[in-house]
Amino acid sequence: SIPEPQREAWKKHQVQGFTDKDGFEKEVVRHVETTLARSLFNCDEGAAYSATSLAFRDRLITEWNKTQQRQTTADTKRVYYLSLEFLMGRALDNAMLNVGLKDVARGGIDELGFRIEDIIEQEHDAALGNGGLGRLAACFLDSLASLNYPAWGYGLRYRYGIFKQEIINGYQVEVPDYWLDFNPWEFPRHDVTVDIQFYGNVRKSQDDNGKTVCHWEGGEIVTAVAYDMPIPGYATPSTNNLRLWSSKASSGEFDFQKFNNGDYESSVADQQRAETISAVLYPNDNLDRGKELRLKQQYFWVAASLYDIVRRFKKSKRAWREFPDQVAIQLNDTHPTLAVVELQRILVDIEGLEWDEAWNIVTSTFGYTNHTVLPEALEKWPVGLMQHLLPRHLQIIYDINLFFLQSVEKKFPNDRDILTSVSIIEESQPKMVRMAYLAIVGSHKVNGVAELHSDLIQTTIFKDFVKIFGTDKFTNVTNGITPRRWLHQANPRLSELIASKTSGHEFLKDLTQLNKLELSIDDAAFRKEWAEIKYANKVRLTKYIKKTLDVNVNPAALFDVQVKRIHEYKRQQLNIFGVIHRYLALKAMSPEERKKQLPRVSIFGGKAAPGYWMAKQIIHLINNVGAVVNKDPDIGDLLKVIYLEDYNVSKAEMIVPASDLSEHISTAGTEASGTSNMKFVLNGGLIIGTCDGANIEITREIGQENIFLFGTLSEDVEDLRHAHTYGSHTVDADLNKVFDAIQSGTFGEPNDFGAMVAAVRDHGDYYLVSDDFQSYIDTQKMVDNEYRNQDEWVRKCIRSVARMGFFSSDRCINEYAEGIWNVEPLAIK
Ligand code: C3B
Repeated sequence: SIPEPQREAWKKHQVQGFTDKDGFEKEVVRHVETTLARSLFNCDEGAAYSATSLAFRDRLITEWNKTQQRQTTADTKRVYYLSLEFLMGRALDNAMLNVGLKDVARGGIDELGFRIEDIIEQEHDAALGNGGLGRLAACFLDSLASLNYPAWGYGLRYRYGIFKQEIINGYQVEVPDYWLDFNPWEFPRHDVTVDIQFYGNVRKSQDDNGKTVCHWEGGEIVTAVAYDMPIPGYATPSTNNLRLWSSKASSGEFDFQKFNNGDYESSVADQQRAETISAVLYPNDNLDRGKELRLKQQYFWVAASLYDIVRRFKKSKRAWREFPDQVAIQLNDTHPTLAVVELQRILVDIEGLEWDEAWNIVTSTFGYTNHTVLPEALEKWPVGLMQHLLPRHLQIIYDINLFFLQSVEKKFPNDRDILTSVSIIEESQPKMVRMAYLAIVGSHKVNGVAELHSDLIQTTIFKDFVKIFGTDKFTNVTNGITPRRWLHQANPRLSELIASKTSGHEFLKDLTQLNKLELSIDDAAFRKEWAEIKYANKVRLTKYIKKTLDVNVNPAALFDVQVKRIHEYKRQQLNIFGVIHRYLALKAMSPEERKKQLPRVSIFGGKAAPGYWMAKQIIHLINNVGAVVNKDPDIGDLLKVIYLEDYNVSKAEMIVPASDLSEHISTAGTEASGTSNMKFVLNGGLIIGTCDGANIEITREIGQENIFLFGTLSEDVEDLRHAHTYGSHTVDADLNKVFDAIQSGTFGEPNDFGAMVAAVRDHGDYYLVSDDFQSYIDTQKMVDNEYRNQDEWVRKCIRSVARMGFFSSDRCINEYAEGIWNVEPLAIK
């Protein structure tokens, strides 16, 4: 409908992204001199980073526009990934590699007087997540774009991401992460806003046909503003969208009465209250804290996203029953579960559909991913709070529950127990809404994130739902990681070496091609180069440790790494007790005997939730052990204990490629999947781990001779816990020696660690540290022995990498697309 001359004029001036060094330099200089108002004479590394990012952003956004245009024209089904967390890390390096112009940029930046590595280092991580769940969402976005799926991410634009961790005197101190000073990757869409309602009350009326209609009225309005981040696919023009919502006072909210009465301050306070909603990411990982503001965040984000999705659907002028043919919405954990209720409300209250017709549409649209079985992480909201904040939604939840329980009763007549056990409303004091149950009832598929985990949810926490819905509703999609960031970007030399031994960089689009590496395993020159790359990565980390902690570590030592959120179930305490055991053993040796020992560096990193006292004690103990061990002249290079401050995505990109051995040692049955285990193996490191989460499938893929497994099996956990509490629980002599050392003050004030020791020795040892300690120590001895045979070790690493094809997030996204979303990639001509 656009007239031809107008089309021509636009076409003539269409932005063509740069393709060579000259074009790139021109864009950088233009941005330095105009966008940033600087010049050759005051362009520092920060400005060079900004201008480089803007040059790439311009390129991405033209592809972004074309991608959206293509999707709209094709009118195909879209996927919406709703996640409260997107742990994106840095964008520039990723953008350069995905569009295939890093070498062009390197040359250009060099000519302009900078080093590309320094420019990349200028970027502040986008850290809008806590850990695995948020990083998984980021890997999924990369795969969705790389595979050309029409997909959007929806999240919150927190002003403060996960806090920055400082270690002061061995203690964690939290510092706010204000990351939005200058973010070249986001596009504010001041024209894309949604008014979101809270509180108020529900009025009923009759329509012309005598049907009851509910009206949610009054209360407070907050406006959601969209901010878009382009997500470039690898080696494809597809560029998807991550839309993050920011809260601000609605223009109606700004109290002109107060303003005119001269009460300027309080009208500004109202404004700030509205902005609070998207101000801060809750820093809890695997823990639910039930704060009202969190529920507000959830509804704010869900309502804005659904409004946007429905608006887009309505443009197609299709009938409502076609909604699930056009829209798939994935709930990343229970955090977005209110979307189920909100869509039902839109369809029934606003669009006037009948309940059953609406409910059919809703349940065909949603899929729910469960990420944890830990009871303390399962979300529940007090009915009273829900009633106050979202009165109409609570009514709808009650109706959903009523109809659901009626159907259960039909299937299981006279079974009161099953009704109580599956009710969405928990009849406790106070009554609670069980969000996982609501998500199950409101979705057509429920998936766990690794085989063991998917089995466990069907046999434990959700077993009654399997009885009701059958096994078809439940499925497994084992997690994956993007090889672009976690191999090509983090470990460029290894990526090149692999490319030289397989079909070029094809493995980055089809990770199963790694299996070709096995053909080269007997090639000594190849193994040598492999080992050299690992060594160089270790040297890089060694320098970082020297610079940040002023500790000298020997890059030839075995680097033993455990980096992840600090949690009792992940058992950093088991690791540090093992380190203390090693230290005591070394101290007891004669100098001659010591000389025969294998040098090891134990590296820890990770944040504790600010309110998780025990996790903070674990950090403190690790640091205190480091302070003693690292300066003990008897020990020297034989053992160093390092705590890396402020572990985040960009640090992971440096740490993961430098690991010889990484620890994934959760109590069996507690770690749903784990994803860093995959990253470490993909970078040529071996694992010491328990039979938990994805470790089990990694073992199956790479072979049990290439992994160090130990410890209790998940089927034995319950009996052991029972025995600890009701039988006699004893702790073996080696672990007791460790406790004695702690309690005699070897590592500082013993009282600081009393609770940690008591948790194992006196209070039932819920995480089975005592049960697994001896096999952990024995397995670490095996590691020492096997590491001495470097040639065989390198072979194990290569073999493992070759067999890691399964763990690409591309495989994972294809499984979701086929088994849950029923969407297809959009072919690009
Ligand atoms: C995590 C789990 O703890 C990991 O095992 C899993 O690999 C990832 O999710 C991704 O599936 N998880 C998390 O980071 N935060 C939660 N609240 C629950 C689970």
